[in-house]
Amino acid sequence: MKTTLLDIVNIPVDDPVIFTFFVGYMAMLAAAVFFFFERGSVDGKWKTSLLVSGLITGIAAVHYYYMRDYYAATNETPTALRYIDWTLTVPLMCLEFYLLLKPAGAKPAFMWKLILASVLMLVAGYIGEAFTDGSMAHSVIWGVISSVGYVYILHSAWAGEAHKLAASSNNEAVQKGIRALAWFVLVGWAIYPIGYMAMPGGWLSGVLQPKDMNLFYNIADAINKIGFGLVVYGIAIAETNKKTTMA
Ligand SMILES: *C/C=C(C)/C=C/C=C(C)/C=C/C1=C(C)CCCC1(C)C
Repeated sequence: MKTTLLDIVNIPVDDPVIFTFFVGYMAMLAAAVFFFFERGSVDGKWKTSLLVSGLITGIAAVHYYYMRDYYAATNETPTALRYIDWTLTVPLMCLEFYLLLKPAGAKPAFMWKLILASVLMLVAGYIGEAFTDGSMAHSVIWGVISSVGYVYILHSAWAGEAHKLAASSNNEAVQKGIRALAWFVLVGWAIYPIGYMAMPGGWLSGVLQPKDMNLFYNIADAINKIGFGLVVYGIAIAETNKKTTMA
């Protein structure tokens, strides 16, 4: 049967997944506009951080536009679109780490290690989802390999290189920023593996339906992409005001 426009705009009230796709799209778009405009009201070095926050939410908005309609029309999980989005936005989040830590002496090599870990995490996750044979072995093996990349980033933020760089700086704004990021990686990013386990053969496949994966991914994306941007924005505004009152 051919998909008509009506199929796409017809939103079943009993499907929370479709609601999170629509709300997610609008929220990402609004956040991108907000970060781009507010870039003008923060001090010098924070402008790049806000630009990157705007890019992360802007890139996500475009992908949500397509994922939303794909899901509405087919009721299928938009795996390829999801991972294309993450391949662009997660390295940009690693760049946010680096930008925050640059005043504390972070070198580009620090950023590349985080990006490498995120690529491992995403490639393994994609193989786990896109090439599934429905078995638990496939889901678990690739989920575990993916988690190695995740744990590296988590460790860096809480005890490793990112944490040490922040601790050794006497910059309160940097320390606050890294602490906030570390919490996002610990709590916000941990929502994704839960969604992953809803896949056929996944550890939670008995409790969750495959389409529920989208619910977890959509909620986690909103928390991590918009929430982290807002935290950075809050610190940037506070630092900008501090400087103005001192001058
Ligand atoms: C904006 C998008 C973000 C912050 C995406 C983050 C994605 C993850 C932290 C995904 C992690 C996964 C695992 C740790 C294991 C299972 C497979 C993944 C890819 C869902």
